[in-house]
Amino acid sequence: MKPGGVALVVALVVTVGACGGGDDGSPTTPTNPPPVPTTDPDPLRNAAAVAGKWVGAAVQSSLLRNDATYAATFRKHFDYVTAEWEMKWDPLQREPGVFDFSGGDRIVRFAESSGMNVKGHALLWHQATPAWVEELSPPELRIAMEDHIRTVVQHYRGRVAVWDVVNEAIDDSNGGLRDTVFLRGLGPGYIAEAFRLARQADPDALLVYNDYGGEGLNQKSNAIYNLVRGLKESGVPIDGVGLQMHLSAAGYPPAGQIAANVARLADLGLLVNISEMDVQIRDLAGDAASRLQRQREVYREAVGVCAAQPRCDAVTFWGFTDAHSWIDEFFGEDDPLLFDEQYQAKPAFFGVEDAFLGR
Ligand code: 9MR
Repeated sequence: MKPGGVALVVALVVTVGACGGGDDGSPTTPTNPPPVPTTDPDPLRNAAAVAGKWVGAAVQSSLLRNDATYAATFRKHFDYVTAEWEMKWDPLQREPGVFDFSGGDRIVRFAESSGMNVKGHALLWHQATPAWVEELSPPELRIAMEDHIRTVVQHYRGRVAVWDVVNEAIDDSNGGLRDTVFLRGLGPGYIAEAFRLARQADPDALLVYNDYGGEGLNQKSNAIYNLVRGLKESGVPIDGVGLQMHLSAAGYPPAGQIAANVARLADLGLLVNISEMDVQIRDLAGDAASRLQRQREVYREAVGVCAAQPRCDAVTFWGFTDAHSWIDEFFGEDDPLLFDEQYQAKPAFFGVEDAFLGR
């Protein structure tokens, strides 16, 4: 190929990338300006690849479709995606037996057109479960659980690499199992059943238990450890554990504790992933610049634990731009993510990059 040909190909690739695409991979009309300024930093996924990790974020299909800058920033920096809510039970099956895969399908098509892997989140969770499930008798509940897991996992078979099978099943106060519709109706065996059903529905997907508050060494992380060790020892098909890592820079577990916790899970033969990371800074003292620097350090420490652990396979952030974070809604205005509201990389971004590059 002539040098001019190379330049043309490069220009085309850059143009297509800059215009983004429909969330189903189809081109969008190029009415938006190039969404990612050329001064942007190198793709974060390149740094993650140096560490041998996938780097992901939770997204919403409407934003991928309607906000070209959101879509282009996400596509540039990440190679792994989780639906922030569209693959939970309630949006997928609001009425019994009536499945709506439209939101999840859009995210999966976006991922496929961008060369990303997909994590399905989450098959069983006490939240985002439709009201009708709460009203079922135990035998009906078992049938509904089987039907939901089979239908959803088979629908995405071969397209979703990893499933969060059970989410947040441990109680916060006593370390026992959380009092949920699933525990009440089916007993503690529901967790093992869910993993077995998921494995049958897609033998190639990695199956994960996901929870929060068990990042360091404490009652919750001990309970998570005991739960997954028991599952492993009983031959239940579990492949990994997700540590959500919703942190506050004003107080969070020391990196040494996180490393020890990850190591003991890895020693069970499990993969570990950081599954929903964000770092709140509104409770920090100091000016904005110093708070952002502190946030950078927290990201570097926690992601550094994963970077240094061969069995930690991925880091997912719960969103990527401060323009869209659940933290604002639930706790109040904050800036917990890697990009600011104008999609400029924050110090936090570079803390993560440093962690992946071992700096
Ligand atoms: O961030 C998610 C928010 O947009 C949804 O309204 C909510 C209910 O579906 O779930 C939030 O995500 C949660 C995740 O699924 C599990 N861990 C805690 C997350 C924050 O609440």
